[in-house]
Amino acid sequence: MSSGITITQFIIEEQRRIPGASGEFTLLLNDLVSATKVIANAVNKGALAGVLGAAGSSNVQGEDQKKLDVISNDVMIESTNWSGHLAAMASEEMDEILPIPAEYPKGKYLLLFDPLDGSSNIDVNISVGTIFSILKAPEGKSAATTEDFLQPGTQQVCAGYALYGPSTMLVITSGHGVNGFTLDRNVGEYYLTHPNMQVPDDTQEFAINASNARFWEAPVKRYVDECLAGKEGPRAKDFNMRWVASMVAEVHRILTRGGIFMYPRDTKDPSKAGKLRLMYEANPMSFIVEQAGGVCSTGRERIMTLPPSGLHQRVPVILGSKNEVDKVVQYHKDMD
Ligand code: P6P
Repeated sequence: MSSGITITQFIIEEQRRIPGASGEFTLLLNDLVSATKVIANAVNKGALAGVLGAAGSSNVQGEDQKKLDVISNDVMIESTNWSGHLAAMASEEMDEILPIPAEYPKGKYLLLFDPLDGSSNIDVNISVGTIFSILKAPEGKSAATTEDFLQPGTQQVCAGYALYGPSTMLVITSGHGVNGFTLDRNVGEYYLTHPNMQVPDDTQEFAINASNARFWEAPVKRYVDECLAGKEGPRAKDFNMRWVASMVAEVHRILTRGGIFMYPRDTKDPSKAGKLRLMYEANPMSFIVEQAGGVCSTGRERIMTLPPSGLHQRVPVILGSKNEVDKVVQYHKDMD
């Protein structure tokens, strides 16, 4: 009895539609699929496997690492560094890029990832995820450099996330729409359950960390105040608010039923342009959301066209249902 199309079958059938495809991309994607299954298993075991709690170390962001941050980072490295498809990789958890060890063949892709996004939720059993982005490495180089990674989001060949929630899902795009797969733990395989995901143009649900309200810029404050004013206000409709503190969970909700997610620039720390990182959070999520018909902006520019200035660069993020994100962008134009 078939449970439908497996992710392996889906990826191979996608490859057949690309003239001259070598199959290297397919094999890399399958390495990432395996990595998410291993991470899902560790996350799912939680306290039973002794993987909760702090690792006793901090990352380049100055954030205290959870044990599962370190475990997930190691899994992503060990699942992909040997197979000969990568020139190098970069992670939220590592200061510098990670070259491929000399004993392994190098490939033509660059991998960037946040191995366990939202990990502050892990000890309280709230959904977390893995985010990844794949770029092409420049040809004819013996070794990749950090500068090789600093490509705008429009250069991504693939982006995806795994969501470790009530069910484990993998959502990916390679520029031909967005497809979601659900892990059948009994079989150990992902099955296509959410083909051609689309973000509704309209929504009545916004997501923002409202504890930062006093630090927001005027356009964001205006937008949120109007949502809070509901039926009696200028929007003439009531809104709902969500904040999971896990970008993967927020984006997945928006892909599933619409919404707008905002982590805007604020004055809380003027040295930071926002909280979220461009290369392995904002860009991959923007690729996915745009491929599903949504819009992704800093409030002033399309995120995917930003020229990166650093591996761990932070940017403001406003993404989701087109008509809502367009409204926030318009408020920035009107009020700047
Ligand atoms: P705050 C998780 O740390 C993260 O990078 C995103 O996944 C999430 O949307 C955001 O930060 C949460 O930030 O300030 O609400 O804890």
